[in-house]
Amino acid sequence: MKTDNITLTGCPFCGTGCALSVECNENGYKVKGDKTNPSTQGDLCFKPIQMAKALDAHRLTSPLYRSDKTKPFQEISWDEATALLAQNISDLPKEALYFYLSGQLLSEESYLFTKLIKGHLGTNNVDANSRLCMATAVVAHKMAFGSDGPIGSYADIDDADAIIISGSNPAWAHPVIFRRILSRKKAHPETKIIVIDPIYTETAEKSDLWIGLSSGSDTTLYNALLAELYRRGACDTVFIDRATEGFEQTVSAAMDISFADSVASCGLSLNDAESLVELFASDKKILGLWCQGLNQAHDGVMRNLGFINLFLATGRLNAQKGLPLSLTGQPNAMGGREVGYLSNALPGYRDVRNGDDRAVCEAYWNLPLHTIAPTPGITITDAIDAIAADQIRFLWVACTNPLLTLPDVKKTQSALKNPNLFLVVQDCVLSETASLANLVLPTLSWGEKEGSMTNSERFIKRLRPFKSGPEGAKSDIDIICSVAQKLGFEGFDYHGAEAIYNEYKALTEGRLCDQSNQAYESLSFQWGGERLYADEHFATPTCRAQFHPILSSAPQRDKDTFVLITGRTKKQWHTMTRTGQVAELLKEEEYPYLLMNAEEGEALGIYEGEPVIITNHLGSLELPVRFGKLAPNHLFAPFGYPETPINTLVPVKNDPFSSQSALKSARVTLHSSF
Ligand SMILES: Nc1nc2c(c(=O)[nH]1)N[C@H]1C(S)=C(S)[C@@H](COP(=O)(O)OP(=O)(O)OC[C@H]3O[C@@H](n4cnc5c(=O)[nH]c(N)nc54)[C@H](O)[C@@H]3O)O[C@H]1N2
Ligand SMILES: Nc1nc2c(c(=O)[nH]1)N[C@H]1C(S)=C(S)[C@@H](COP(=O)(O)OP(=O)(O)OC[C@H]3O[C@@H](n4cnc5c(=O)[nH]c(N)nc54)[C@H](O)[C@@H]3O)O[C@H]1N2
Ligand code: SF4
Ligand SMILES: [Mo]
Repeated sequence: MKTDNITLTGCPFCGTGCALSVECNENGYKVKGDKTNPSTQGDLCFKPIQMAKALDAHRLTSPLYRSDKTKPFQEISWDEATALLAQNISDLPKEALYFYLSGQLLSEESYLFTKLIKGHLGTNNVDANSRLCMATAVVAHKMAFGSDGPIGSYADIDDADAIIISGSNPAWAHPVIFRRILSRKKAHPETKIIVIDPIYTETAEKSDLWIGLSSGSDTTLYNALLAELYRRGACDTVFIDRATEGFEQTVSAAMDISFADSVASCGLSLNDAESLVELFASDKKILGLWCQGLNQAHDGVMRNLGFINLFLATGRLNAQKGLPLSLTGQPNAMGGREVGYLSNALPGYRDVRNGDDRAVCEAYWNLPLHTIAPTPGITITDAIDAIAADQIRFLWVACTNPLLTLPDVKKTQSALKNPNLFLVVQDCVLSETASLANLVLPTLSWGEKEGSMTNSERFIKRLRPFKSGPEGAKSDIDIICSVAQKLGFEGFDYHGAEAIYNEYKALTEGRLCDQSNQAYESLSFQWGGERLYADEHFATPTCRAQFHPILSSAPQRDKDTFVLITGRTKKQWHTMTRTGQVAELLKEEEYPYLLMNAEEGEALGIYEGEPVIITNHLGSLELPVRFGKLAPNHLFAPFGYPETPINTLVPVKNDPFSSQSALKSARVTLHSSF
């Protein structure tokens, strides 16, 4: 919608998914919140406001190519670029192809990639950076409720009596959601905010209670709480009998250790744990929010399920008593999941392992039966190994910068540099990954392209262009369609994003994420309504929600090493390719740093601002120290700074159910750098 130079669009950053209104005038672009949007109601944070100042910085304007990755790039035409890409795809067996996508792509873009790769090319060797972000939450939702899809709404904040935030720092990472939490607290000061996090974050500072547990002890804590609730007769047995399965096995697995011993092994006080038990035993409305502190772990699915179990056991899956609401990281990780971009998925929350699901897509895409492969493709960390072993020889990366964001940078770098790999990177700037490529495809970016995104509460909105892109860049949609056409595939000649959305939405008919009656023109829609499963009819085969016993193991104590937590900064976005160009967003975040406890630093003779060397079996990095407050023997460093990529020190260690990497628990030692 565009009136008098005002365009209604959405934010390209976090999964809160704020709807924006952008005014174009002679001074540039003025970004405000879109007050007409029912989801985020006109609120926004500083990131998109500031970003609008630097949309043209360092943009790529021509496809770049080199057959030898050690030689300089040459500019080539788009026709040559798409022909080269199509040729490389055609020359290789499909097992040797791999595609790596992003939760920052629009739904229409991810849908087209899915149709091209899983449909026409017949390979499931495709994954997205959601593997590093939401894969665990996807698996946990499927195990507990039968389908992916966060249960509640932001509106559940507005009347919550207590908000438990575990493994998430929304004051930095989901600022508009956090502001809504603080507004609730301001209007009703009796509302309790409880933060479960090894770091005393800005979110924790503004909370009523900080539960500063040791990294990795979540499963022990949730099991202890469940067992104690059961011992006190505080579980909702009526709800459990009516709507769930698996409670007895789950609770008996949780009873192994005494409450006091479990709590002590998490590094917590009995008082703090007791207040959690009392809260869950009450009839107060509790909203449970979580993000990467639970997802990015070697036992991430267990952490998710352990947290969810507490809500199931106390009948908290409704508007009255509250519910668990998983926070989504990227702006369209939700849309990407819905259109099926993960290695096991198909559009409309379908699965490649399900014959009916495959047949529906094959028929819809006019493909012969059995074109879609029945087994999931390999996930991205396995693909890196397969590249190193020359099994994958073609990698097409779109809208993500894996060199810096996958675990074990040296391993990723050596795979991407493999001379036998043809590396294609589709990006709006020359990212660190693009600088290793054979072929770079310059794209339009936020503000220049059109399509839709789904936010963390399942709310879909349109993103509209408000400026033109650099001459020579193409939209992601155009690129995918021209390559598909070069490959000789039919069904890739759309007139705009609306036609693509209309094709995709029909595949959601009758599915949990049904949006098939929604007109693109007026797209502003929360699929599933305010809360999923309001009728207690779950998407599992028995229609009951499932408890899962939690395998809990308290983390090994090791006094000689520190646990290195990694995560975000407040103003920058991931690898800083865009936000790093904005002076206001770099303020106080120009340089990477290592956060540590002041007493621990002082005991080692380390002063604030001093550089220290952190080391483990993968390498060493030098970072200046900042003092803060963390659980004992924990450190924190942000992961996005290209000059000191923290993933150099993060080994590949994946959750067995979701293949999501444990990115928050590397072990390191510290040395003064002089
Ligand atoms: N400013 C900004 N905002 C962003 C982004 C950005 O790059 N910059 N990125 C977006 C994306 S993609 C994502 S995924 C989200 C991520 O949002 P968050 O998950 O909120 O952010 P993180 O910093 O990754 O980690 C959250 C917290 O998990 C805690 N944690 C670590 N280990 C444990 C543990 O063992 N148990 C518990 N309970 N907690 C633990 C950390 O101490 C940290 O405070 O942010 C989104 N928003
Ligand atoms: N150690 C550690 N590692 C982590 C994490 C952590 O907490 N700790 N978090 C993980 C998580 S949750 C995530 S989501 C990932 C994020 O990791 P990435 O997705 O790899 O990081 P970004 O910097 O967001 O990369 C996005 C790329 O897309 C480009 N881009 C922007 N707009 C467009 C566009 O319209 N089209 C195209 N084609 N390209 C565009 C940008 O220039 C940039 O190069 O990192 C993961 N890695
Ligand atoms: S809270 Fe997230 S979606 Fe909203 S304006 Fe800020 S970065 Fe964008
Ligand atoms: Mo993420």
